[in-house]
Amino acid sequence: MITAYIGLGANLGDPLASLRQAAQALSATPGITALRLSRFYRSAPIDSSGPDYVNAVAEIHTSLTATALLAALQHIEQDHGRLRPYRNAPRTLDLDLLLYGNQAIDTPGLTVPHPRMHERAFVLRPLHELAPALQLRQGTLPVLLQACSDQILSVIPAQD
Ligand code: PH2
Ligand code: MG
Ligand code: MG
Repeated sequence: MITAYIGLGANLGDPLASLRQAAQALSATPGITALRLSRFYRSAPIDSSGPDYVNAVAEIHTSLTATALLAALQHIEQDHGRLRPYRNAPRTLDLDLLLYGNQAIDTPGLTVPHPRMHERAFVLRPLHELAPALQLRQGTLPVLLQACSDQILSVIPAQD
């Protein structure tokens, strides 16, 4: 079993509902167990446009290969009507494979660790909530969070 981390994001449609449904769909995927979901965070788009994003991170245990896991994520994105008109376009659902165990993967379709996660508070804060002691190549989560403290995030209160 591999411990993997998935970044969830959306800024079109009903982002909160999409993220909740995506977490359900991940839990229901064969080969994925023990899903733990962070709180939901709202933030302005970074290198992107449109309404504010809602983001979260999920920790999973998985028997899927990284390639099979990526395919499962893309399948769930498609189910939520994800279009890809241009890079970083606003989206109904984005599921990014952030970390797959401690493996480094660099293939045309998949780069792990996610190449920009270390500079994005909307990834680092929910990740820190789930795994405070985790370290990236670039440093510890508190040190990396300090470096992007200009990125404003607000916690969305739990509703049930
Ligand atoms: N995702 C992007 C680009 N910019 N900004 C925020 N706040 N949240 C995101 O999830 C996000 C982004 C590309 O995937
Ligand atoms: Mg993304
Ligand atoms: Mg993506």
